[in-house]
Amino acid sequence: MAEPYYLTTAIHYPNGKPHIGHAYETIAADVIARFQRQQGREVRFQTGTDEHGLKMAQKARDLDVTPRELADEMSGYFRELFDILNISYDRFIRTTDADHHRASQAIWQAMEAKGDLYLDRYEGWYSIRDEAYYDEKELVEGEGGQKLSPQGTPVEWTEEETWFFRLSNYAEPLLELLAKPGFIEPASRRNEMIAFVERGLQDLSVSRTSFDWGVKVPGDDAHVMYVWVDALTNYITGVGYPDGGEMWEKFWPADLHLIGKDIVRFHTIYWPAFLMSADLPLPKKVFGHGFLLNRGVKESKSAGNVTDPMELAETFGVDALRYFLMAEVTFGQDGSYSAEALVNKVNAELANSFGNLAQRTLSMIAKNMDGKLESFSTAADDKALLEKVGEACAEILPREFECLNFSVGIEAWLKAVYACNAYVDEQAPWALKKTDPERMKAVLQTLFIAIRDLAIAIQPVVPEKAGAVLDQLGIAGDRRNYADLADTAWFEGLAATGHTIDKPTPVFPRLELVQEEA
Ligand code: ME8
Repeated sequence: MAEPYYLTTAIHYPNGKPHIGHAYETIAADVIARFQRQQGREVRFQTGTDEHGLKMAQKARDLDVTPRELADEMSGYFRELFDILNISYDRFIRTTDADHHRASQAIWQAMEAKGDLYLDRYEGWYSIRDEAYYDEKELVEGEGGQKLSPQGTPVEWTEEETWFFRLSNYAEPLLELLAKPGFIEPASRRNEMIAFVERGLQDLSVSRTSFDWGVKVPGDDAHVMYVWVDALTNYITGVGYPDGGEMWEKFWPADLHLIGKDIVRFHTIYWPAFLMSADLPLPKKVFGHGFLLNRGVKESKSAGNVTDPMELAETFGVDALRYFLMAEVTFGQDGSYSAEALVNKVNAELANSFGNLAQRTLSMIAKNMDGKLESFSTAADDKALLEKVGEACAEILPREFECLNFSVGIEAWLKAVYACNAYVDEQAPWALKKTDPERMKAVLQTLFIAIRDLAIAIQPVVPEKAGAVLDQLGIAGDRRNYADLADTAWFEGLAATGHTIDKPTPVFPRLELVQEEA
């Protein structure tokens, strides 16, 4: 039985078009989903849009449309982007979906039944941009003495009657949870959360009356739920809460909530507390990835440096973008990107190294061996190469990807690619063609085996391109998992079927820097 694996991204605010940070998080999640599937697990992968709240309501008002119209239009762009980026999600959830309203009301009722909700008056600071309440002592001073949230966003004084959640009751179990190794990763984000709880937890205002764009509070129609209550609930809506059933049994608790570092508090304090209150199991891991910066600078409309990820994918190709982001950025830390860096890295590592290796090898097999594979015996050099490639592809890369160390896994993979290229130069099959044609065949076919291993291993990162290489090699669609790397008889099997290699077309073209970027 395949072990189930449930992962989620944050759901994105569709108050504007998606930016590069949204693309980054979702690509990383897709790499994880594909990796786990390729490990033989039954994966459920959810992403979507977070459509309620004051931020959406205000933006819609500014644009003179209804929040629903704004959500429909912008959510469409997210979905389109994720389809272009080849994101293999199982559900794209929208918090305006009917089943989500039902799930949000159900968890509310469970928290109420526990005695954790009470009506009172809220007075305090609220940041619309963060959709977050802040204590006075958390605020920082901006230019001209303006009060700002710790994230640097404007806050406004809010007074209204709201429902409160007894967060203060959960300090002890939360501290126990936060201390659990592996619950928050990277571990560097843990201390800040522990400190937040240790400073003393205030009860949390969880409803609003000053606007009505949200999920109605059951039994109190004047209130809509605080947007984060409904947003976090998306993770359980998507697997069948509150009805339960097969999907719920299989996939909850989630294996991984993948989110950015700015929303770790919501996921490791508020969300577990809501779940504890509703007597539901807690997610196994919350990973807070870093932020993506444009040449080291945060993108913003005012800085005029906002990148459209759709445009990037169109200009450079989806797999080039995916590879760059996963190989370049140490996962968990902030990373920087620019068109030059992308073009340089992808040309050096994919086009000139892996792409060229596959193209040269398959062309030589097509030309010098009539494209026919045949059984051969390996020499010591061949064995050494295959061992090195096998170790990188079947051991190091999967081990590192399992821990979400993508750039480390890719680096090991790239070293194996370089080893293949060094082997081509040393063995010089073009010279062997005249001096020792049998040896030439052994060399080319050793490379054939290595390329298959390399293509299988890197599929989660560059699914389309690696798939195209595997198609050229003639590897069946159901023989492309990590477990297939352990099968030593596959090559003989393929050769015995009389499979032939056609003259290949290059899979990884060299990229050119577009004019205005140069
Ligand atoms: O926070 N680089 O939505 P959001 C990397 N709706 N990641 C970034 C980023 C950047 N420059 N900017 C944002 C929300 N992100 C809520 C989440 S979940 C129940 C509700 C990440 O559209 C950010 O950290 O502002 C978050 O994980 C995701 O993109 C969506 O951000």
